[in-house]
Amino acid sequence: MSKQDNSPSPSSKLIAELPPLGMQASDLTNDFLRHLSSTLGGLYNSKSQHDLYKALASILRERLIERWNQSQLAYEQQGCKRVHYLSLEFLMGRALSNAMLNLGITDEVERALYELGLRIEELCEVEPDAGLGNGGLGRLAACFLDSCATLQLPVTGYGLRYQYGMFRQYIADGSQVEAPDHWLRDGNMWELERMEFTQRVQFGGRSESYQDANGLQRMRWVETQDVLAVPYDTPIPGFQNETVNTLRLWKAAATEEFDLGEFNAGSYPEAVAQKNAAEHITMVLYPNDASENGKELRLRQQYFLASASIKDVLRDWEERHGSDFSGFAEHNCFQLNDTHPSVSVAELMRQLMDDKLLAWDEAWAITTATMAYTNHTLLPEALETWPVRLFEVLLPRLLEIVYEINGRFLSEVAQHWPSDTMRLQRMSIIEEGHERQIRMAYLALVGSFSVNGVAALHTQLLQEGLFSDFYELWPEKFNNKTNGVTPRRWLANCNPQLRACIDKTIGTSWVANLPQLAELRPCADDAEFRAGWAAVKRNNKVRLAQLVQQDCGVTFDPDALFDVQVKRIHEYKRQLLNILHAIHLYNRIKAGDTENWTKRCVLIGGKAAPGYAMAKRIIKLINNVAYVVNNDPDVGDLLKVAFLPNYRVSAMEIICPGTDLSEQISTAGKEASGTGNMKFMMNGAITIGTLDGANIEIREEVGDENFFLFGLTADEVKVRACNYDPNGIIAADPDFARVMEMLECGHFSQFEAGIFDWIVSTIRNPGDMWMTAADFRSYVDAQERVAEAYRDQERWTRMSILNTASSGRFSTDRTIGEYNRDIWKSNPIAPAPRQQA
Ligand code: 26Q
Repeated sequence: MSKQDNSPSPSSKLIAELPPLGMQASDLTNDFLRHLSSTLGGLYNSKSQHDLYKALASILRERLIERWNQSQLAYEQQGCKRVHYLSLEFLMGRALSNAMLNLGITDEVERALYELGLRIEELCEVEPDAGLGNGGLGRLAACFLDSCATLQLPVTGYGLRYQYGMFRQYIADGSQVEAPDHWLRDGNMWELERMEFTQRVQFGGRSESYQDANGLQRMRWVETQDVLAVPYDTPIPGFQNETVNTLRLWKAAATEEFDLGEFNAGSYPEAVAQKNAAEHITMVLYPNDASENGKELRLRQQYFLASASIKDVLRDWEERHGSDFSGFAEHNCFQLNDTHPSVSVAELMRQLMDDKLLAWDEAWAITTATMAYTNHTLLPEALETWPVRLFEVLLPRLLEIVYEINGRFLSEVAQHWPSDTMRLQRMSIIEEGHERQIRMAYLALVGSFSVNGVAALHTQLLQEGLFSDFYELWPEKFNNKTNGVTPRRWLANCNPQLRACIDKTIGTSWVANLPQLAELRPCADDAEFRAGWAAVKRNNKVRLAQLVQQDCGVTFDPDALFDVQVKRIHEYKRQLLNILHAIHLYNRIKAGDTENWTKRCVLIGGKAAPGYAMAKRIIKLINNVAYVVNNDPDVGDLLKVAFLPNYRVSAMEIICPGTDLSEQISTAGKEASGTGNMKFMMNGAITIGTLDGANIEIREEVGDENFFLFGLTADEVKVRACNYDPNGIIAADPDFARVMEMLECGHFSQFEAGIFDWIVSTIRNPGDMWMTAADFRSYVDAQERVAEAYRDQERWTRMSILNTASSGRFSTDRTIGEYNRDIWKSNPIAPAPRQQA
């Protein structure tokens, strides 16, 4: 294939000469009214909130698109190195207020709307969350996109356009009920369909060899059932820098053959059913945050993303370089967000060899110079595997390639460790056994030039444990990239009052340079500054209390300590330990042990995977404890407990600014990093936590005196597992014994006898992997130190300021800077300045 003509078309030249859209309030008012009356039709007065939202989104969208064109043009012209972030999840949340902030027109929009008698906040509420992710991993991808655009790096996010995102959670009789999240029902203002870049993805069929025109043996994949991948692009604006990057999400659609062939064959209903099956691929996000193994549809999703995205990248390459792939690796990098897209390793090999006619060695050199893998879990049971049998049927050509990769890899291992058959078995990409499995993490490890963990401890534990054989073989591949969060959404946008307070003191440039927050440190000693800081926190607590009142029907007193744990419900995250502490406080109140009491409001929120029975039972326990505590007149406002239903990105934007105490209490060695911990810290909450994940680095930054540490270390957990005696621990601790007695006597299950027996026996089980009992005393003591610290409000506020001031390291700007420096090695590119209006 020859190089194509890439000179701009006549219309694109004319477009480039259009005057830029105005950014003043008057321009915005005009454009807003124009959209309302013409684009959306009808008269302004008859418009619903939803139409007003659409009009506002429209004026932002057109301004984003202007900058989008310029940015993409600059990337093309510079021939820079492109990065492709492959992820099954992008947990974007809402886009509207983020677009205003990053375009730098929040104040002007506010003025424009004020003139029309409208309020931004009300219109923002209309937008549904884009909930295309489970939790940390998906939200990390979203924060990364924000930072890549802010750093002006040519990074594209590739994912799936699920019609149903993360389920909506309701609570009925204290238990989780799931409802579908049809987030696209009223349309999506932020996406553009790009039909012209549709790709075809193959499934099924068989692989055959043939001789090409030059007499060479080649392989091809034939008799496949194909599905179309239609891309939808979302603009990703950088922070006030004119750059707009792309998130490209694929939607599955049936090919035309369905319409022609199958339909004419006479079996109309069956043909419609098959068409449906094709489109099912992107119907729904899997709501598990630990792998649910073996589901065919999930493998279809993974391959669909991998194949469509790689085809898109190769198409773009060929348009600019023709069929010469010699410079490809120098100009491209794929970052794999966990193993979910790791079939990409084999798929890139397949496309390079079967479609682009490269030899194995050339293709392998390109693959292993472009693929990079990020691991997000330490739980061995969460490592993804796929039955060989499933690959055989669904992806036969890919299986051949995986076998070949494995064969060559194992001979390298055998050379390194002659006659170490145990090691060969341990390291093989194929796990032998009753049902042979493909170990996706090993495929990613073998096919990538970089492997990273997401916090210092996590990376260290990967090297010493899960991946130690691979670390021994290729130590140079391993590196750490401690997670972060974007300070645009997670401080500037969600906490406008704290933002104003910081701006007034150290100026505004911290938003794109978070370590500058350190300049706030001296202010911790300034009584006037503290008073202002405390007033902001209190206002944010009032706002959070309103949410809790509305969604839980529980009254939180803004002067009480707001003690918050929001995250996916998981045994290793130990929401159970939190609720045991709440029961302990309840017992103290009932026993009259309330001298020097600190009023406390405990808020817990999070979704359980629908198939995770224990997690669901823990939700039930939290709700039952809340019911008993909140309705006991002896308790009054000394203690409140609430479970917040349907935890999501937009809820966290209200929760983290209003939190005093951040619960990060996982069993040490189990939480890869955590990112909620960083959002809370940035907003001036103080952490109670174990030495796990990024907690360790948070404590290092803020200092031990501003962090409530408790619990066993990861090493101690490992040692203790061998002789763990929870029953002994309970018997020796009267407070703990009393808590267990309350659970065992049915105090929280009055009309539901025995429902918590399972939880009780888990806590008492010497095989309890999460060691809840081991950390109970240490946790309760730490909570007592928290209560004491909170009684001294000046001290607490000082700690709060120091937490925000020390959070500079946890910006994804730092994280992405490191990814780019160590892995991607791309360069920032600024779009050409546009002519002035
Ligand atoms: C896999 C196969 C089939 C179905 C679902 C899955 C699946 C989906 C999502 C497995 C895992 C996830 C998500 C994992 C996750 O969110 N991990 C978290 O990643 C964060 C970002 O690095 C870390 O901060 C957290 O510590 C980690 O738990």
